Amino acid sequence: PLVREPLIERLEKLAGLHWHAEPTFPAEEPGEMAPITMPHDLTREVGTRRDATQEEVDAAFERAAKIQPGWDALGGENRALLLEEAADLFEEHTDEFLSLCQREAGKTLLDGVAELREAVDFLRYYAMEARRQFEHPVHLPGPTGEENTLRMHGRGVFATISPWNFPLAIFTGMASAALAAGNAVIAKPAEQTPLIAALAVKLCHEAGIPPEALQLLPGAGDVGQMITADPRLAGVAFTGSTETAQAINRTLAGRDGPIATLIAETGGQNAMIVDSSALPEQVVRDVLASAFQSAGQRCSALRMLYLQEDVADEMLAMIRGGFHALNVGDPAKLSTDVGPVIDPDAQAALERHVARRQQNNRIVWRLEIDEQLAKGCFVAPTIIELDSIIDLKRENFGPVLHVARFKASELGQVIEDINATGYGLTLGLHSRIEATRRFVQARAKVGNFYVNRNQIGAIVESQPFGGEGLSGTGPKAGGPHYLARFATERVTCIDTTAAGGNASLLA
Ligand code: UN1
Repeated sequence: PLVREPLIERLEKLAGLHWHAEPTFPAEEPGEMAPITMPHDLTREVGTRRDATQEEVDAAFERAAKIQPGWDALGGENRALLLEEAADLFEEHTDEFLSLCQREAGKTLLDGVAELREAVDFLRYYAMEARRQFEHPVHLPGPTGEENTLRMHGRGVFATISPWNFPLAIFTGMASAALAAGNAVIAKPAEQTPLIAALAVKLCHEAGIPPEALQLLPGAGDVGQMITADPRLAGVAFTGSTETAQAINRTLAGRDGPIATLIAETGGQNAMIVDSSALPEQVVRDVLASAFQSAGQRCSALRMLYLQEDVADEMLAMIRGGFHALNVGDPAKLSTDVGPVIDPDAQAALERHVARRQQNNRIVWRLEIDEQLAKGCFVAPTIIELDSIIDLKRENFGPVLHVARFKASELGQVIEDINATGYGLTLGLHSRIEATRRFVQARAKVGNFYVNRNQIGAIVESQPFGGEGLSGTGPKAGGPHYLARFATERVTCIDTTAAGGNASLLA
């Protein structure tokens, strides 16, 4: 508390500030500013957003294309220095970021801290990778008298289209990766959270990243469509829903222009399997964190818990005990475990899902939430019993956990059912039997497999993150192969036995 209180006071002072998100290069005649309301209290505004116009998208591409060769020629070391300077500035502006994470995105204080740390980690990690992969050419073997070298370059103008659930970390992660690899970046943040993005971009410019190399274009899906339809675009890094990734893929495929790269990190239908050897206290802690932290609004979050029949009643009783102790409320309060969901649409979709299950006579537990929370987009944390993950048709992006029971002999079938969803993002296992771990590991088609711990909060560099199938294209964010997808490789082959002349084309 001694450390925390001054921070809270500073955050409270910042609460009065009003923020704006406009395109990096605003038009001569700016259009209408749309209000951005706070997810936990829709009667309060945190700032305004003006959507980019088609003219601004065009102008952004022109500027980006002009600066990109120079930005690429700076080399990995120089770009790394600028990204590291941005990381330092992000840390200096912790208060503003935490305040915006709460007020614009409804994040709890602890989630806000994690968000900022992850953004800083991405900046420093991709800076390091830029040095490793983009500063020096790689000399390749060949016959005597031949010199073969491979160099990595930016592909050109890259777009990043980022989600509201990690409005700072993923926004910064995708943009800094594209920059580190030598691309000029056109960044479109989620329409719900452009203010956090605007602060991040402002600090990147203060750090010395040229404004033309990182341009912000706020807006909704129509702005994303204008950007992805542009034939000057060399690639897109997208995080969000599977359906939007598929739509972007179609738009890119329909253009006459360079064949664009798509790097997509999308949804999940994530399960956890708990067998009778698991430690119940650990299971309770990890289930609650995986399903309800961040109000379940993580693509990594636990949606479907499989409990081995022999221990299911006991485990469920304990999980419900912990579940009833969750505090739902104002994200600015330190005591809050579960904040609001992002907006009324998200809230309504989750309520419809719960109501349908109730109609189907499923056993449903819901927390009571305070009437005062009616001003915000709160969804009462919910646990629903089901037979199988097959009963879930879509991703339910919020604080709703489903539970099913299985017999020991059915473990193989459970994994087949999980694979059959087509998603492949995270999977949790609680078991102290090594053979079980190996069995699941060998069969599960998922990007991130977590054993005897929670299944959220992948750490940059230690746990590169991303899925397969309907969950995304790879490569993993925060991993050693990520930057290569933003780059193009150029190989030079010189016959060093040929006699050199003195005349030069450049003379
Ligand atoms: C997302 O929610 O869009 O491991 C992906 C985690 C986070 C998930 C980010 N890296 O929980």
